[in-house]
Amino acid sequence: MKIGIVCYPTFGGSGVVATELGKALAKEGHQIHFITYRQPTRLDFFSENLYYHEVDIKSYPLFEFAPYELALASKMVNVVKYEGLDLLHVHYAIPHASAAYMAKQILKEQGIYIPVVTTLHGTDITLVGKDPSYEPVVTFSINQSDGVTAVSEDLRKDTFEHFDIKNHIEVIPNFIDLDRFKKQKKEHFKLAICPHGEKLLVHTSNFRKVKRVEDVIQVFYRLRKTVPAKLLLVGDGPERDKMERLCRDLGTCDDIRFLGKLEAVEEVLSVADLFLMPSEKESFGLAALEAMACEVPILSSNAGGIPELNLDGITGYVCNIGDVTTMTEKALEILDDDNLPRFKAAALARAKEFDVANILPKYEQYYRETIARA
Ligand code: GMT
Repeated sequence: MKIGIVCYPTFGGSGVVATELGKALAKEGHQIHFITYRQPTRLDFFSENLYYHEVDIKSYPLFEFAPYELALASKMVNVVKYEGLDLLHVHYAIPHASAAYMAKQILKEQGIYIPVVTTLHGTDITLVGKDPSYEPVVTFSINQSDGVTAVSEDLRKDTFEHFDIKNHIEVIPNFIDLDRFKKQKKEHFKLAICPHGEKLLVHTSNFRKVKRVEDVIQVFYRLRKTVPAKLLLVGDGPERDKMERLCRDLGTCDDIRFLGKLEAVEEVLSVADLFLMPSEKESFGLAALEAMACEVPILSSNAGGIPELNLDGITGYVCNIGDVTTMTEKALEILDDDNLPRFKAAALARAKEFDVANILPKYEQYYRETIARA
């Protein structure tokens, strides 16, 4: 198939999933055309089946806000027409689904029919999408898509709850490339961070409010009174300054390192004993899956689709959002040397269920069905 993929080309989970999906489809022999405003972060090599079309957003003194959606729709029209695409797959509803609708209408006028699949990733529904300033367009463009997928059962449920959706929504979860995300031998790294055999906790996120990074620090602060430990915080975002201040106030600065954005996060995960994901909202939790693939158990909240991935008492523990007391107790239980190997093995076994080799055929099948239906 010849497939156009539209996504945010940034570090965010939806962009990562879209890029990895395109790469995996290209490996299977499909021709993949990325249509994005910048080269996707993980698309930095040559493959005969991968193409990149940059959306050219012209600015003009009159525009306080450059019309990205129009530039994107125009680019989609040209790529579909000149590359002869079979299907457009847009990731993150806002504004990609409505731009795709516009492109589809323009192409229809020219006698070209292009089916559109929209993948809902989370905040496009749970946070931004249901805001009254976007809701009518999000509802309309989801209903106009020829196929709709959501990354968890919980996100599917949420979408039906908050929007008047007439379409079927197929659940296709996030996936992982186990060749890249696997435990690597990095003992020297562990020794440098934990010279006295301390336990190593890791959190990675975009440091937005929904990630509740303050809970990560509060759990660490409490846990460290019982078990010698270190905490690595990977990523960057609006909450970082506040979190650095919290560390200073709690006197934990010596044991916490802010690493900023890291490309090779799997190297850090390879030496971790526990991954923390106390999010307020999380449609799936790709960052937790990446940790599990590196044999790291998960201490998480029960937000959104996380419990569909992190099995309570097996791959880690699932606690109520904001309950840092229970989270600390559960973290200590996981870190106990009598329990840790069992949790680590279960985390890896669970991650294997989300191997790209298992999930990719679901997308291929869904594309075929959508094209046949259209
Ligand atoms: O986690 C983020 O804030 C980034 C966000 C995105 O849209 O890029 O991630 C969302 O999509 C990922 C891939 O499907 C999911 O694994 C994340 O759980 C989801 N984030 C939220 O729902 C908050």
